[in-house]
Amino acid sequence: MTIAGSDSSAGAGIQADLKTFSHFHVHGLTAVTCIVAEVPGRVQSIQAIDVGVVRDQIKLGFETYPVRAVKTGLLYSAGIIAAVCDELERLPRASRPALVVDPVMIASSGDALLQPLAVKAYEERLLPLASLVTPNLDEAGALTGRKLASLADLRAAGGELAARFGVPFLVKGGHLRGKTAVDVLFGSGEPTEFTAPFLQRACTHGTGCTYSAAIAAQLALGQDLSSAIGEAKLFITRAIRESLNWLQPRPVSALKQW
Ligand code: PXL
Repeated sequence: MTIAGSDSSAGAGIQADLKTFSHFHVHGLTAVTCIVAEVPGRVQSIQAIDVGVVRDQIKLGFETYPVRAVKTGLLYSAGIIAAVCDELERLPRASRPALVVDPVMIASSGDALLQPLAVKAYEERLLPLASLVTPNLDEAGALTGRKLASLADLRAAGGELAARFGVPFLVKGGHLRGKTAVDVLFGSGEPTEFTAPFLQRACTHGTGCTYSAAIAAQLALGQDLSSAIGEAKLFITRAIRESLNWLQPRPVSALKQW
């Protein structure tokens, strides 16, 4: 199940999540939290879904399907975060699905996507419930309260956040724009690094959504955390490599191979 916003350009949000779930042959349920009118680089408007309707989507999904994994994306407000936590906490602890929290705060365009009070709700209720939290550099910076600018900063922040919330953190280093894109998992035991070539692409909108959805799909299929992240990292790297560049459409002859 993805609990996230709708991105009208369909590169991020629930659209990205569902496409990713299909790729891994898992059935995706959706609980839509808000509707974002946007294209990469420009957020035009956001409308939140009524909290009661968000709650009903989650509740019906849990009542009807054997949900193995949940990922959260853009949750928009403290009220929606509280509803998500209520519905997860209502389930008996032993039968709770794996929970991947992608703490979406800012669009790649720089637009704020989350109401300021919502960060507190994340910290107090949602993060402690997670099986994995997947902040990028800016989100890890917002959670630690300082600007992170290097791999050393990222490692320090990841260790600190995992200890503070008592759950595994995968801190993603793609925004450092180094030669390699390094993500570091802080869970039980020594930190583990997941590395791939850094690919310079015009548009990486939705990368975080796709990555966390791939991790959730792998967890739903029964993989352990480290294998799930390894598979998802391969998938997201390929997705970035093959991403659509609509400014330079491929010639029809190049499309024939499909
Ligand atoms: O990529 C972050 C993100 C997540 N979810 C929704 C979005 C965006 C980015 O714009 O629109 C719905």
